[in-house]
Amino acid sequence: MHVRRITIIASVGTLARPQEIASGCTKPLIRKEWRTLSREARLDYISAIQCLQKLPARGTNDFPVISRFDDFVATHINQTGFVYTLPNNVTVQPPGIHENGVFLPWHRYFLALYEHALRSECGYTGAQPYWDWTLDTPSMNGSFVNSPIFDPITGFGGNGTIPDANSTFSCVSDGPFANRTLPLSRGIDHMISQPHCLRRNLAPFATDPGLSLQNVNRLLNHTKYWDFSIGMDNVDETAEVLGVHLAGHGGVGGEMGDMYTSPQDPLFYMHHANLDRLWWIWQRKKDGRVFEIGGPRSPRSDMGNTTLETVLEMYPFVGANVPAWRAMDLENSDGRGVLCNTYE
Ligand SMILES: [Cu+2]
Repeated sequence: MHVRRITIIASVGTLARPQEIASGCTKPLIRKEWRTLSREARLDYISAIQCLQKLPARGTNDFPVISRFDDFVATHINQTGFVYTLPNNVTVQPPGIHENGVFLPWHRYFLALYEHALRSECGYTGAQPYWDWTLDTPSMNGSFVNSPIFDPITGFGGNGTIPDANSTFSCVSDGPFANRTLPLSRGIDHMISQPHCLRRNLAPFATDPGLSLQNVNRLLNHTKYWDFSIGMDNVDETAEVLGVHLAGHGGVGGEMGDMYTSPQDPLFYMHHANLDRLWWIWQRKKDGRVFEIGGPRSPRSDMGNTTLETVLEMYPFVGANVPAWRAMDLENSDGRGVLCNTYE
């Protein structure tokens, strides 16, 4: 069951060179909150995802992927990295993309590549939307389980239900992704093929106060990049509540509760767009923050600090590898970056 972690672009010769998203940025794509989109715009976005789920994968030589959508999942799994134990019992974990300094730029770039695929390969003309879950918390008179994000027609479908007495999993049984078979396994064997349903297990208790505006505001008050990043990613030490990243993943549960395979639920991208938006807000709060970076390269071993030159690895299937600084300025104001977005 051991899966190689591919660190070189071995098969790039057989593939078109991954394109960069933007050279220069004069008309940024405007990302909007899900419920501000027209019904038509919401349906367009969902159709584009379904299109990506039907296009053939490019990563089939290396991963048990079927669709283009799965290429992104496999890239996230592979980059998260596997913990393994050496013969002398020393545990090794590759630096990965979570609980370290590249968490924010890596996911920003990954999200933009996904948005780019929806547009360039599936004819989608809109921007990646985001899910502002603070609107679904009690302090905003919202309800997590009744969020319009879970609407079966103009949303992503609802909670999972246990399909039969023999099953221990909750499969999403309504909405646009209800009958889709996911190819990549959950749990310890992440990169092996294990077809299963889209699982969700809503846990509203994990989202309050985790996803509350109060928690968001506390996060935005951090003055150092690394404190902001780890506070969002994991647990905010000062607040002693779940960071918004974990609260969103845990609140949806199922696929989303898995650190490796969570992009198998399309809600991953809606959640991460909102996290990305919070970083964008934080970056704009003070001059000089756009290119502020830091934090350990690896959460568990001493591999030094994350820098502007730390490479965001995407492999050939989803995009070109770039140094972190090229994916940190969302609006690409100096034209040297690879992105071209803004939030409304
Ligand atoms: Cu991730």
